[in-house]
Amino acid sequence: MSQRTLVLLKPDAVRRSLVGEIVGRIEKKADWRIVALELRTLDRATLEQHYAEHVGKPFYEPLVEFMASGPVVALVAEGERVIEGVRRLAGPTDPIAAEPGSIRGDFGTITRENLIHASDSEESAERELKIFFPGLV
Ligand code: 3AN
Repeated sequence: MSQRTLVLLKPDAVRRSLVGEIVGRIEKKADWRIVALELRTLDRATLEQHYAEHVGKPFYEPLVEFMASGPVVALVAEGERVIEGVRRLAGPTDPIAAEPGSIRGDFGTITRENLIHASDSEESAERELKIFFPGLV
């Protein structure tokens, strides 16, 4: 089943020059494609919309601040079961718990700066794609 997912390479990934490495892992999966990609600095309004489910949690404010601290790479990947697949490539939220071989497991240490966001379901993907790439057909 071909799907689309919204991926953000977070400011830590951009600062640490890991964009090529991470995009490469996504690109190398057979038949997955990047159909949109842009370097951009996110404003607070966009982040509040994106992280609406986390409002009020203790990590919310520092998360929004971190996500606005520098440019991110926003991209749309398309292909067979890409929503579940990119989540598997990323690994779980805590990078120390993430398996070596996953993006977070290979490059991350602390939970906030865990390098990558990827939509976690078809509903999230639909919602997030509208926020970040409203014009994409
Ligand atoms: P994931 O990105 O793995 O789906 P979410 O949606 O639960 O994780 O959390 C969104 C983001 O919030 C994470 N990528 C991470 O940057 C941050 N975050 C989540 N839980 C924590 C936590 N306990 N402490 C600090 N930051 C957190």
